Amino acid sequence: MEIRGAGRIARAAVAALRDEAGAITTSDLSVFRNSLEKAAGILLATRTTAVSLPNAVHMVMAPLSGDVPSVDAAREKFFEACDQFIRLSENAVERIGNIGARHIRDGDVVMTHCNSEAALACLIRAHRNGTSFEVFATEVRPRNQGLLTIKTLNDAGIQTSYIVDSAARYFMKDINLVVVGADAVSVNGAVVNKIGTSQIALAAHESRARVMVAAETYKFAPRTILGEYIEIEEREGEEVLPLSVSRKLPRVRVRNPAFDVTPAEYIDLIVTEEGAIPPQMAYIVIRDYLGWHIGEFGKPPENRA
Ligand code: RUB
Repeated sequence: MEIRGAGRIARAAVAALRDEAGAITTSDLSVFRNSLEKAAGILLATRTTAVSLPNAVHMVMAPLSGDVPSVDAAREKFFEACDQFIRLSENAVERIGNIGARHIRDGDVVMTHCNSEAALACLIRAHRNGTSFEVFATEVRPRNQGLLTIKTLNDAGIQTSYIVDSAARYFMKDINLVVVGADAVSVNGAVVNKIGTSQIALAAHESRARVMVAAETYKFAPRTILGEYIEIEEREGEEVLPLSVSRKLPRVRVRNPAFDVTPAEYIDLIVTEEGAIPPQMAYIVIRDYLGWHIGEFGKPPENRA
């Protein structure tokens, strides 16, 4: 939880692997590969929901499985792949901001939930383009990521109301656009994001407000094609209720899922760096931009590595 947001998690993992590759002292190629695989395994276990993490790790590990004459050559290839991913990720957020901003109009009242750099990029770009709108940002219990969001919005000069999560439906009558990020996008267009997103999307659907998701292509989950589910991270109850209180309530179990799933029917648009798409086009992104095809599972994506 030191590093939050699926995009940052992916970049931090790749940067850590890059550091590890620089620190491994061996001239044996298989020892080099195994050490990196071990490090990758540790990183993959840190956050279970953000698909950006396994996608990023697969993208940078892919070149290592090809023919390389020496550890130095493998390291060079690996460094290139890591630098390329970090560049790709940063550019993706910027492009998403440019595309998403076009969907924010003068007079819009926007609700956002959690702290997504991709969603914020859309809002900040729209504001810089001169679009006049205001934002409602939720608190995001239990970790209060909303505090980060309101600070960024405030610093960018965007008029913002800060509300508790349970006030989302109350204010929905005033909202005409919801903008959120994603930790993962399933092949059926369902979006996994911070717990509470699906309630907000449901309230938006009920009140006919548009829902826009800002998500880089590396957040799309290839293995969902095979019916694999995206695991929802459930965090310690202590984040919600201090142990000093819960210890006195032996029949109470605190449940603390960190993410939820919003079905495609409640989403109008997913803005990726390759363009804005309806959620029903998620399969095309997995096939054309991540390079995964049915029948190829188990192999890392190649065309984007
Ligand atoms: C963060 C969260 C964000 C997405 C997208 O959860 O749910 O909405 O990760 O963020 P946590 P970004 O704080 O638990 O990591 O657009 O920055 O990738």
